[in-house]
Amino acid sequence: MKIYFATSNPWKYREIKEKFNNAGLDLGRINTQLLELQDVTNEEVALISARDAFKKFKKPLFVEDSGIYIKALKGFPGLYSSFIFKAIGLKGILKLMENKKNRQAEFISVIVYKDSKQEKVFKGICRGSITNKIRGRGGFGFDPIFVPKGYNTTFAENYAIKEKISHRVKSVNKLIKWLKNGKQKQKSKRSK
Ligand code: ITT
Repeated sequence: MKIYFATSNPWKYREIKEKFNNAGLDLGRINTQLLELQDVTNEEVALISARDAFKKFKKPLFVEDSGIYIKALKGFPGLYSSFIFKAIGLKGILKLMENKKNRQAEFISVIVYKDSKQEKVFKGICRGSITNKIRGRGGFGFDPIFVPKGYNTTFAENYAIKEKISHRVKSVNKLIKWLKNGKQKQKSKRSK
C-alpha cells in the first residue's frame, strides 16, 4: 500500500524517500502547509487551556494566555514568552535587539471564559516599544523592557500606568463588562 509523507519541505521528502526506496517501499508526497504548534495563536492556546481546566474542575472559570510580540524579531517570543523569559531572560532579548532600529512591540492578552453553557474569548492589546536596557523593578516578565506607546517610562518603572492601560486590563475589562451584561440579561429574562 502506498503511503504519503505530508510536508512542505522537499529536502525532508528527498531524504526520507531515498530510505523508503532502499527498503523497497513506495512513498508519495502530499505537498502541504501543515498546522504546526508554532502557528497556533494565543486564542487557540487559551481555548485549549480553558477546556482542559473546565473538564478537570467543572466550575465556571477563565484562563488568560499572554505574550509579547516584537516586530523586528517577526513576532518572537510571542506564544513562547514564558519559556523564552526563563531561557534567555531580558538580557537575551536585548541582545537579540542590539542594533535593531525598529523597536516596536505589543503585548497580547487573551482571556477565555468557560462554563457548562458557553465559551467566550476576550482580547486586549497594548502597543509600545522595547528599551535598550533594563529599566525599573516593578511588575514581572518583560515589564522592565517595555515602554507603552505615548509614555517614556517602562511598565516596571511606572506600574500605575500599567494598571490603567495594559493588554490585561483591556481583556479583563471586556470580560467584566460581559459578565455584568450577562447578569442583567438573566435578570430581565426572569422578570418577563
Ligand atoms: P499561566 O499559568 O496563567 O499560564 P504564565 O506566566 O505561564 O501563567 P503565559 O503562558 O500566558 O502565562 O505566559 C505569558 C508570559 O508572557 C509571561 O510569563 C511573561 O513572561 C510574558 N508576559 C505576559 N504578560 C506580561 C506582562 O503584563 N508583563 C510582562 N510580561 C508579560
